[in-house]
Amino acid sequence: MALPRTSLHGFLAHTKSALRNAIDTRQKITLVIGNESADLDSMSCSILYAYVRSMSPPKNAFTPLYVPIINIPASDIALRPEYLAVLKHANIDPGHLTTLDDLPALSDAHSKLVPENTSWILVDHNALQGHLGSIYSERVAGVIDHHDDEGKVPKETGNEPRIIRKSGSCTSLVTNYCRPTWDMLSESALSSGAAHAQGDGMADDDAVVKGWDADAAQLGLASILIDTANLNDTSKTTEHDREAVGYLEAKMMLCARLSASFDRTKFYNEIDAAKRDIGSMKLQDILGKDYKQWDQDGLRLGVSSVVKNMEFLQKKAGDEAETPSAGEALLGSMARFSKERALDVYTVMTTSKSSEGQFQRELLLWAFTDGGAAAAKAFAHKSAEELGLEDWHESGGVGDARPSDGQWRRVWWQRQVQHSRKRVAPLLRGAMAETGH
Ligand SMILES: [Mn+2]
Repeated sequence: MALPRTSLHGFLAHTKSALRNAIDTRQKITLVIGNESADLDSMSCSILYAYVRSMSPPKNAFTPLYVPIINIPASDIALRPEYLAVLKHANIDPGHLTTLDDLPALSDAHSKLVPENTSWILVDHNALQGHLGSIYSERVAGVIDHHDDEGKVPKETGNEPRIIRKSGSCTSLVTNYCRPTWDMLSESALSSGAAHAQGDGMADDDAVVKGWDADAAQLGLASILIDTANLNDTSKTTEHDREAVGYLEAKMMLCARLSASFDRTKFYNEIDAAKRDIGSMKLQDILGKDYKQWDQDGLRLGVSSVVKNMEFLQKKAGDEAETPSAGEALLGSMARFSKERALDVYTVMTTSKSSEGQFQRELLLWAFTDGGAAAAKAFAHKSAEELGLEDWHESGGVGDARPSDGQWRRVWWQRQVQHSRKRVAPLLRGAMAETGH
């Protein structure tokens, strides 16, 4: 049975307890999960998809309820200040988010959340990675994503979508997919409210539904605006993004409480500032907060995206280690991060603005094993031109120190700044596939 129309707040509280109940009583359940970097995009598109879908599930759905899962432990939410900024606007209590902590421990997963009892919808990625992938990848039933297709989701997905196309934000694709259902839900909620309320009551019901819609619209808007720099980044923004923003903004404007005061640019600036506010975080947390990992042809790759430059990271490392040799402190910290994850290849991609306000990227590539080094060299050779790689020289920095024997490391400016991890990671994985075994 479809869930009655409710607020995001109520929906998330309900799904969290429904998952617990499904695990306790060995019931079937459908999960909607974003990628393990758990950025704003992954968070909002899993929630939006699950929210709209649960109130109007397709006929023959695996289960009528869709539970959105944030692909990190609950404690990692604190490492994402932008979450808190957005959740406040969407009237969501962070404690109501369902995270990896709500799933059974790996050792119990086969018995407590039996794969056959689950159906998984992937949003903002198209291959289930890591431990979850090793247990549940056969149970993936649908996907909406904007990364390169890894060919892991079946071609035929029946009731569920199989949409993989280029867009600035995956939330745009989810919004546009859910739009007809969402409109139908809002209209029927408004008309049924009108049917059994009179006078003032009718106006109140109307405002409540529009307020719920505006909460969800802000959740979606925040991600699309962050992923497209308020629709201004022409290398990322697509028609899907503009269409979704137009739709969500219109939903917001229907809400009397917000329509007068909402300013899209102000909203974007607020979320963007929250996202960059990582000064008080520990270096290991900064490296881990937007991190993705792949196993490819016997090699393991990890890629951290960081919203500050190498200079910031070096200073942070130097302060934490209380040493003037900031570059070495940073390398030590990165080596520890890589060792804990048994990486063959580790990459750190930074984004920042120059003193003249120019958007810039740096790329650090470090191989720890022979296989990793072969792949890293092949990548450097093959992708230097496409990515505009230019040696990075800042004295006393990570570019100076020589790597240990058997290791290989380079630090570059990446002058072709339009290429994010979405492009760099497939290039690295391609090199690993060529040189690995
Ligand atoms: Mn995304």
